[in-house]
Amino acid sequence: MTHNISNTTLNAGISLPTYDRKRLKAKIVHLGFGAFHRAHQALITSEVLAKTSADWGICEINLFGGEELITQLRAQDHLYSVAEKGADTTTVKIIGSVIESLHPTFDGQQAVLEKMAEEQVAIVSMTITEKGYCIDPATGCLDKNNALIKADLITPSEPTSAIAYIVEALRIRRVRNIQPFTVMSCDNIQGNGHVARAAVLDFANLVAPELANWIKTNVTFPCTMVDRIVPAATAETLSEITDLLGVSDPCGIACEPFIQWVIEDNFVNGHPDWNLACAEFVPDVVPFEEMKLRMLNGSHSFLAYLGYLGGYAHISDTMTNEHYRKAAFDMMMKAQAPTLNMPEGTDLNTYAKLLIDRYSNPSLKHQTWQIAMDGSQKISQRMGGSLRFHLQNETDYRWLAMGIAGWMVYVSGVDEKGNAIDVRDPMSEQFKTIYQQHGKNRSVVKALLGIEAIFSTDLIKNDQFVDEVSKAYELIISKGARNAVASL
Ligand code: NAI
Ligand code: CS2
Repeated sequence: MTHNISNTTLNAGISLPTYDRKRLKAKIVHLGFGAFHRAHQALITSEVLAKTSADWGICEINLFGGEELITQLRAQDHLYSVAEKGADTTTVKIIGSVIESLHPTFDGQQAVLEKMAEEQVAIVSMTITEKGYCIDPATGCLDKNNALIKADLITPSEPTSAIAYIVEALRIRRVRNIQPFTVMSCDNIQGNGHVARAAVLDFANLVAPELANWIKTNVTFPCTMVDRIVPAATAETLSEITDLLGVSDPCGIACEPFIQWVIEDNFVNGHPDWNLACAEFVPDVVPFEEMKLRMLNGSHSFLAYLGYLGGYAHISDTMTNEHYRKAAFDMMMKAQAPTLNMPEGTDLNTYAKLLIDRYSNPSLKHQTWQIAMDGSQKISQRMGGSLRFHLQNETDYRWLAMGIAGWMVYVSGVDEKGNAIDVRDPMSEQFKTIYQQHGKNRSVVKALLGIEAIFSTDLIKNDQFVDEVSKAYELIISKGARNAVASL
């Protein structure tokens, strides 16, 4: 097969993986061939393959969108590149762990299910974004009113949601007497394995309670903490990759050099020795997930909303403003770190400093708009737990109140200059309706806090909290986001 990426076409110094890809079998089916997976799990797996004689290959599946990417991937024998961009230097790697791909749009649902049911498949992993779990963000339980779930409950053997695909594939395996696979979430969700398990079991219980019992006994859902900043590819990053490679790679992706993966060691059917690359297997991932979600993702969301409103297109741009830098660091150390319960020896101050350095990487153009997306699915887990901690302990949470107020102004859909904001969120219609009723007035704060799926029922009952968020909201509206951040 001839394609762009080969040892003869690549620039000197860049080469194909040296391991024999023919030995690989699709033992991992991955749902969500997006930016992140390419630069994280697939890359780490490729590094393990280079060090061992293991046969763990990956079959990539995009359930929603990404058809073109799958077509392009196939056209280059499933090889693609990752450019790790530091402040001064860039390293390019060619990834060889991906060997197959499917898309329900052109291969059909049944081909996807048959792949997931194949005997050698030991792991189904996922990076399907927070909304892909079809849960109520406040409770972590399956949202039975979710449009995909409603359709899948009617025809479970013709699934659309990732959750229904997993349940149907496990049903087929059980009927065929094939051992189950491990379900491994790699999304930014607190207790991602627990949430995946709850969603799968809730769905299975509704369609076949007996199957649900079998899943409960036979399938594991390890939690994982994943970390690497991987902005969406742009024409600019792809052109840079072309220059670095010597050939174009439409599947190429740029990311930061930092990488971390902490995995709960709980697999029913084996796993690659990811620890031979950078991963760490531990008995309990939850404290690490909490640390990352609150300190990194919490401050990221804060910077995304207040940064976007303040006229900053990228996270690295916000870091050029000393007030944003300080507010992000203080948020991590004063609002988030005190709420964590970390294993002895964890140095949160060093962690926070490293995060500020990572955010400042000028080579990484991570759009505030991208991180601001899907806030309804993100803010409760990035800020909600810490808020409740502070309200209970009567400690200072002003950065969290400002972050939530920033989100509220952002979802109004209009920026400080009166320009429209392209608010991408499964609840964007609800936000529109609320803003039509209240406008950018104090009363909108209570109306937004009243969305139970995001904030549950307790926060709105706390007058002091409602007042704090309302004050922050009014400050952003009257003085602008930059001044509001400086006031912290
Ligand atoms: P992306 O937009 O490049 O890819 C999203 C993927 O999710 C696509 O493959 C798409 O097919 C799939 N998807 C979207 N909606 C879905 C649904 N309802 N059901 C099933 N699949 C669905 O995004 P990216 O950057 O790959 O991030 C994906 C997730 O990975 C994030 O939401 C986050 O949870 C996690 N992550 C991302 C990091 C990053 O820096 N990009 C870092 C750490 C974690
Ligand atoms: C970001 C994350 O898009 C977002 O919401 O906060 O994707 C972030 O880049 C990663 O979690 C870093 O590991």
